[in-house]
Amino acid sequence: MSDNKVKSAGISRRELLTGTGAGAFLAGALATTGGAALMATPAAAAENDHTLAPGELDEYYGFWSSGQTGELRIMGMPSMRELMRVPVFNRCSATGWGQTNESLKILTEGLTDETKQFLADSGMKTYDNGDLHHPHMSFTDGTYDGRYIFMNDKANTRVARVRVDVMKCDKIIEIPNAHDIHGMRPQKYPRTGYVFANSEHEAPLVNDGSTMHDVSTYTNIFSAIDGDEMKVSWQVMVSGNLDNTDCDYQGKYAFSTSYNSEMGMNLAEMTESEMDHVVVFNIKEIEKGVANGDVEVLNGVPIIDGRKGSNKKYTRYIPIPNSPHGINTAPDKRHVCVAGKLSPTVSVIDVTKLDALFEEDIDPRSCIVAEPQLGLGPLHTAFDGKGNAFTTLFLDSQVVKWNIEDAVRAYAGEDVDPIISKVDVAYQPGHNSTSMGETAEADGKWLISLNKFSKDRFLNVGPLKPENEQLIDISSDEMKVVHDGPTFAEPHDCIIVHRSKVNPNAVWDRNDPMFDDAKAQAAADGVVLEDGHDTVIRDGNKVRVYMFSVAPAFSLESFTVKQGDEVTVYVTNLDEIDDLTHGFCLSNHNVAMEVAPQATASVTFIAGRPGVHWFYCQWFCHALHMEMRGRMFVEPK
Ligand code: CUK
Ligand code: CUA
Repeated sequence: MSDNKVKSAGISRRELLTGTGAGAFLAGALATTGGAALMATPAAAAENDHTLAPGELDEYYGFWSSGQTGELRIMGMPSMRELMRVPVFNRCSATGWGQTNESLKILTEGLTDETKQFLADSGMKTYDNGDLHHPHMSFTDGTYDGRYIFMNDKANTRVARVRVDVMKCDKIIEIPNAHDIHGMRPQKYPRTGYVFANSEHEAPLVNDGSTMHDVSTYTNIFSAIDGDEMKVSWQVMVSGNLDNTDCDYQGKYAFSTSYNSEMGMNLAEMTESEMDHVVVFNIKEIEKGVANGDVEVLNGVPIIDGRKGSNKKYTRYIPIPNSPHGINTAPDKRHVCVAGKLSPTVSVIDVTKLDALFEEDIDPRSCIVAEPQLGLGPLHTAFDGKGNAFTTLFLDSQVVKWNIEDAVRAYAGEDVDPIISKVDVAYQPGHNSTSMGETAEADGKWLISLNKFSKDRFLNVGPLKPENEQLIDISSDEMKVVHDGPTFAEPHDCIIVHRSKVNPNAVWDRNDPMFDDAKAQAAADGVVLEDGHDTVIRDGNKVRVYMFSVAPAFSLESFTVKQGDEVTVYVTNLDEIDDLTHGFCLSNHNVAMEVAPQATASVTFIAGRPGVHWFYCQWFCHALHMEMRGRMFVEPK
């Protein structure tokens, strides 16, 4: 599919000089809709054009992690315009995420009992920080299916899911027995299915303080989560720690890198060995082992022993140089690229050679079919679907483009150089991502390099600087950086998804399960949320205020409660118009929430202050938006 925007402007000087790709342009123009393309002259824009005029829409959605900010971000690609922020692990002032009853339910119901107790003892309703590294869409048959986006929280050991139809988080679970979920990937085939998640930091399996200093009691855990139910299906105990993970296109294996095979507790110990490893998980054998009860059940989860030297059916350990980090399966459905980090190499695993590893007692490195030396600090690899790979070189501040088959031939002894080209990026890239590049539909148009340092690339904003994300045109062998984009703290990873895969609703469906609890409480109070009536119910010292909003007014001009009451306000937005979001902000009570068209949102607070308190709509909705307000009267005790 090609609906590349094509400029109506004439041929550029550069295109004239290089005479690039008139044929490619024609192919693009035939598939393009819209007036601009029809006006274009046949010699224009052989290269990808990342610029969009006002009002033009992007070809791709970008789903961005936000690192320690804890939210998911939605970008338009290739324009790199930030379109939306979806709060997940963070507390959001604009939407009320982390405060509304609907969001607090999602933020708390998936926590372990032990964590719930810890939070209660600490006076917290939930965690409100997170460290979101890896957003990935659900797959069916090796490509994105537009159902969900899954993401990890390294800070508080959680995995979350965002519904693509409304772009809101609907499930968050804590992963028991694990410590600090880092690498995370959805199963590609036959569908997601499992979401694989790595626990990065080693600890005693039962971490109750009975053993702490004896490192030999530490272990680490790989988890397979049922992405439909959002429950942990099974876990595997491994040797060494776990960093990043990916899986094959056949539904047979998952893989995780380990930078600390040494089980070291400090830098010197962790980097001691020349070789660390990739753990290969045999999904079918593990499922059999779970079914046969070859497990220890801890916190309700069956755990398989997949440590080195244990029952050999479940895992294999492939030695890899040196502190490997990123692991990425190519769209050729065969090659898995493991970035060496401290080694200048990328090790290429051929998944067709993995069965033999489990069937025969052979050298585990027999599945390695290439190990090209690419440059310093290789971290992550992306793909163009044409047999080429793009690896970030953290220390060199470069992205290197190389050919996988050439690397395989070189490893077999042929005299070929797999490196095609390198491009400087600014500076120190971590993840990179290509358009549709982690699916079988990789299209080879765009690469994003997510650079950890921006240094001098933007106006100085003080000691804390943004990161820099660079858009690179990969339509030809010579990679071209075409855009710098600052980002804040700290997107690690992103995916670039063709817009044909993503079809969110414009307004909420009144039957959405997001307001099931509000509906049930309303029904118990004899209220129908959408029928346009408001009601105030007193239930001991609990007060439930049901109101609706139609621009530019709340249905209630005022309501009255008593000092000390626990008040729950339910607002239903009866506007049906696209983009007509209201809000409910109660001043001086730490209360604000979003109420999107046809949504119900609710918030509970203590009316602790006597007097007159205004509530107002905080999303600009109408010419009379400022007038969209009302009073809460709090009668003194
Ligand atoms: S990790 Cu950050 S650059 Cu968390 Cu995917 Cu490699
Ligand atoms: Cu409703 Cu502003």
